[in-house]
Amino acid sequence: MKFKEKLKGSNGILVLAHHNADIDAVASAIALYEILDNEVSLTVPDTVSKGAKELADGYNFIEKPDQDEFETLIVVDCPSTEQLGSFDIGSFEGTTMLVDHHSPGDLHELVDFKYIDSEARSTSELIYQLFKEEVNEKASEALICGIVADTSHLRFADKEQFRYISELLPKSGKNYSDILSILSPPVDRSERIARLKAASRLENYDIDGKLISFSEVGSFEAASARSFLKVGSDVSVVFSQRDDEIRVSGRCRRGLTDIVHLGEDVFSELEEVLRGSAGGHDAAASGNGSNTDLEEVKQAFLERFEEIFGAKAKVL
Ligand SMILES: [Mn+2]
Repeated sequence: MKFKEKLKGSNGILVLAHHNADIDAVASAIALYEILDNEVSLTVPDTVSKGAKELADGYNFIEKPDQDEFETLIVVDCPSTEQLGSFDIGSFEGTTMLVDHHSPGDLHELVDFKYIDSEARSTSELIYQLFKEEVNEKASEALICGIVADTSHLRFADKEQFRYISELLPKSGKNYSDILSILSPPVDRSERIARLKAASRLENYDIDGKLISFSEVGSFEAASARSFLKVGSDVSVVFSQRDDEIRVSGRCRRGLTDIVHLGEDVFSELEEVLRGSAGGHDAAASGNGSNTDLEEVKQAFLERFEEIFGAKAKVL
């Protein structure tokens, strides 16, 4: 396979993961580092994400390397140059390569060699396909982490992913529970306190049978909003009022996203009230603005949900 031979034959490889690298990106980078015998360095445009810190522990992701010192630059888990910060792939003089499972972006056109499959659930499984024979203990452990993380703890996994896991697990020398503890490190005390405070301030409403929860907290509004879906809310919106700013984070249960797109139908619609910007995905959205009148903002959110669900809110 040309891609693999090219990589194995290169002296001086720089593996680059995307901005705020997630577990799949970090796992793919680490696996390449562990598998390849040639000189491999790891880097990210800024830092690895909070969730990937535990996995990245012990590996040196060099800060701002001089890209010209390398012969090969391989990007993992990233479709577009936009997510690569100040790295300039276009001006790189050596060989550029990409392993990715996202829908095509500009990077897919730009690189010299690519191994891409947008049907794959993770970049980690693509690394495994490439280096099935070569994976060692450390690489296996990382790749399992990447596959499990990108399938939302196997909820979106299919027979291929279960097969990869069953092949990799014995090679990793780990139990599945060891993998899960790498993926879900203990939550910081400060975050747990914020979540508990937010829980103590919950205001719950029933709108046409949907359970809507509001709360407020000084920080960790997104983590708090997420935690209320686990408790039982269909939609949760958590406000954080600061000196001259208000921040809002919302989460919506999957299954309700057929009826409401939280980012477009709710948050974007309330930019004016927030006097700032807001938007997001169907199940997760956020906003911030200069309207520090919390009651006014809260009321606007409640009325928007009443409009969408076509009923008056009942206090629970
Ligand atoms: Mn990925």
